[in-house]
Amino acid sequence: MGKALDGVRILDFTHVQSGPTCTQLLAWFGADVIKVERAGAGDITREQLRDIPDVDSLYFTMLNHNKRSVTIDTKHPEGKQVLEALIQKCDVLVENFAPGALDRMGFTWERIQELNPRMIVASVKGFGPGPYEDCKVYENVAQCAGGAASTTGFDDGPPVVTGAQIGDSGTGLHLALGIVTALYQRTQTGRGQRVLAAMQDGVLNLCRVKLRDQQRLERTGVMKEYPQYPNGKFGEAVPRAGNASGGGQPGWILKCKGWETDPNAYIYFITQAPVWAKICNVIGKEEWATDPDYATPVARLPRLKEIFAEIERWTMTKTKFEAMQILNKYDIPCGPILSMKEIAEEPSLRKTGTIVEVDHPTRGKYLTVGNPIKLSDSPTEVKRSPLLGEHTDEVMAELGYSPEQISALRTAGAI
Ligand code: CAO
Repeated sequence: MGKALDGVRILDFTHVQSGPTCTQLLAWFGADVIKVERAGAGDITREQLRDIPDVDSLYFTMLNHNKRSVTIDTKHPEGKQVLEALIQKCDVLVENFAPGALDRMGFTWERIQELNPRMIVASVKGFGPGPYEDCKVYENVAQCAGGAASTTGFDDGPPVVTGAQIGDSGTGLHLALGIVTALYQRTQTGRGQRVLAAMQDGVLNLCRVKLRDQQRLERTGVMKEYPQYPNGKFGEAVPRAGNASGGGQPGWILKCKGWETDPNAYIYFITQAPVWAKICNVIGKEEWATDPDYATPVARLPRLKEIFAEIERWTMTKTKFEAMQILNKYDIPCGPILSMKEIAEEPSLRKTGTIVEVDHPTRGKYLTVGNPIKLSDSPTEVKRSPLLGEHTDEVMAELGYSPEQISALRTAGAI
């Protein structure tokens, strides 16, 4: 079966996490992704957080599946010529270097246009144009500058970053959408264009509901679904909301049986209005279904703490999976707090290809997260990440270089 992006060639000049997540997705959709790395070194993540000496790290392998790796010194005059040949052959150049690095290498937008006017040049940067545009940025900087950290955590504690890599992988997703959109527009215009996804913007896009709340707060001075209501104080900015739901149906994380020893024996419980009577029945508080102090969502808002404490008395008598089973029978929205161990061992995620076991020549078998986006006509087959420079000769031959020329370039240190 063909793949959605068959025939699309990507010059993958990305490193670390944000850019590689983007090009990995494109590769899973069938694009030919040629990752350009420096000989002898490669993407810095190959050696970061290694669990096996001298073997590509899980950090690298889990972000670079289905790609080919070529080594080119793009600051070497002859290496630059190889890169130029690649630019002429590819549809998209994706990069996430520090601001200005591509220009310093001599590959400005104007130069790339001269070489290939159909080329799409897609970049991740930490910030868009403005006071911080020249800054280098990593994940947590983006989480802080994009509004996530100030709104995550508990009211009485400091700002907190989240384990979900919304700055890196989140921005990679945004960039991938920009690239396929530009490819689509190119079918009409015949022209390439620049695509920019700034990490601050990507994080803010994912924190959209918090900017909503900022404006609600400014208008009304209070947000009744936040844990600060009714007894705490609201300041000028959206406060940290603990585990409160970001939507219109109040929720909280509650202890389940075994919480004393298992750090993940918890469940997220949503007191969705349409199933309120069922919730009252399940927890044995039938009278709350008709009591005017509890019967409506508005009446419940100042009593959420007390309500969740009562529900927790019930959840603490069940394991998180028992509670899930019972609550789902009544369509009460809830979710167990799953540990990474439980997720790794979950058979249904293996079955759908969301968790995949991959074999690697030097590492052996390891688990990875497969493609979370499933296309019925373009199924994903996860292939191991390339060794450094594994495909240099193959790609150089495709560019028209003879074995003698390849060997001369290697001797000169250009590849
Ligand atoms: N041949 C020759 N030189 C190469 C090369 C190659 N194949 N590949 C990269 N280089 C050079 C670059 O040209 C650059 O040189 P100059 O500094 O002389 O211009 C140099 O390697 C280092 O690139 P860098 O500045 O991007 O790398 P860094 O490790 O110092 O910074 C990072 C890393 C991530 C902070 C920075 O790239 C960045 O801010 N990127 C944009 C935001 C981003 O994506 N952050 C997410 C990081 S985690 O996913």
